[in-house]
Amino acid sequence: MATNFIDYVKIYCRSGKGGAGSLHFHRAKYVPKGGPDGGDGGRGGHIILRGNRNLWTLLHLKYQKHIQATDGGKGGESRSFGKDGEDRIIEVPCGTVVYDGDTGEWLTEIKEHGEQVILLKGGRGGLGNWHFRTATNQAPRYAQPGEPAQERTIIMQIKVLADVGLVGFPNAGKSTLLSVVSAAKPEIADYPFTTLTPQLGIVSYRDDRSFCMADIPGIIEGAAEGKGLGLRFLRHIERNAVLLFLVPACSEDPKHEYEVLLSELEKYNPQLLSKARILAVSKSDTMPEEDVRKIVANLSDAYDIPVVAFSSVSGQGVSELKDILWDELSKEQNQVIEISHSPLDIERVEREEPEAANDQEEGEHTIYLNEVEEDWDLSKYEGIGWDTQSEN
Ligand SMILES: Nc1nc2c(ncn2[C@@H]2O[C@H](COP(=O)(O)OP(=O)(O)OP(=O)(O)O)[C@@H](O)[C@H]2O)c(=O)[nH]1
Ligand SMILES: [Mg+2]
Repeated sequence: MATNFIDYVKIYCRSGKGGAGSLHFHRAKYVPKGGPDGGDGGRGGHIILRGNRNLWTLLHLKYQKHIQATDGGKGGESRSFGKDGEDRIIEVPCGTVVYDGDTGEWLTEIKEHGEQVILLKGGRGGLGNWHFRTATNQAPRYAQPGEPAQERTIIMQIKVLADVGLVGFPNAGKSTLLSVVSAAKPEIADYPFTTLTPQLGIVSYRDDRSFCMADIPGIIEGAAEGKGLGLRFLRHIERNAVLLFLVPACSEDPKHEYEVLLSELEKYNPQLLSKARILAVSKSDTMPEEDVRKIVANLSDAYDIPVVAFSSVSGQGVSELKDILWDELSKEQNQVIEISHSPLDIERVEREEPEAANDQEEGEHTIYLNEVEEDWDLSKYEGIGWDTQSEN
């Protein structure tokens, strides 16, 4: 499946460690006992995530297996500060969810443009010995080490933030609908699985209002067991406020089709069934009007959700469908896009994600304990300072 839509990446990240505080004593020709003047170490660089609405995939991160910020510089003499390490900012699309790559634990998510989250904090710089002078200890031979760096392997996934998600069998007419109600140009064809990656479109509504619609690959019976394209794209409707189910008018058994879709969704995540649903009978132009009316009446009787028929070809029913969608979106209870922070099942994900297979290369599992810097060799400072006489 050649595609540029990358919605999964696994990356090893490390922040910078803090620079060590300096242990130093002032020395000048006619100032024999200059006192401590070791400055503070600089802060290590953070690893920061930033939302960027111009991004739509994680493609730019696909080949980036390691992201590291730089360490803080060491403090210097004359109370000079060490340089702060440089932060590394990772730009991600809005709707990116971040998990711990080893445990699957949910860590954070980025929803808005410009939103920044510090994923891994850089270590604080250590204090120089200048800070530790006291009345009783005027020559502290002690300075703090910098704080250690933090490291973690993370998994980032995109969960598209759309208001309406399209759900249907392959060929139900999902992409065609998106193409007539928005400016999106999805691929459309009369074979199943035309759509291989999610597509988004902005639907303009009356009075300059608009909402966002997501078209995802078709679902078939057994998708939960991996049939067709499986359920890996269903996460893109997890955060939609309203789900729009499409069942074609020419379907042999519209009820059965709808129920298969429901049960596949339930197997993926039962919470999906608590979202507002609308059932639309698509391709109404392919059947006599009378038959379409019957199908709609039948479905309305069976299910307690709005049912509407439309045709993307003739345009019949499309504006009514938009009205219903807008109505549902405006309802108070549908405003909140529920987010379940359930942890990621790493094994399942690595089975399903094609990208996951080839990133098993050895990680750098360095552990940064409170490392002792080489300036920590206190004997190096003997002969300098307060309580010694020699000038060299
Ligand atoms: N007559 C008629 N044909 C339609 C209508 N909508 C879509 N089609 C046709 O149905 C076929 C499938 O349409 P798509 O929009 O690609 O279907 P899809 O649901 O996106 O399919 P997948 O991407 O494979 O899941 C295409 O040949 C469309 O031209 C409609 O309202 N009326
Ligand atoms: Mg399609």
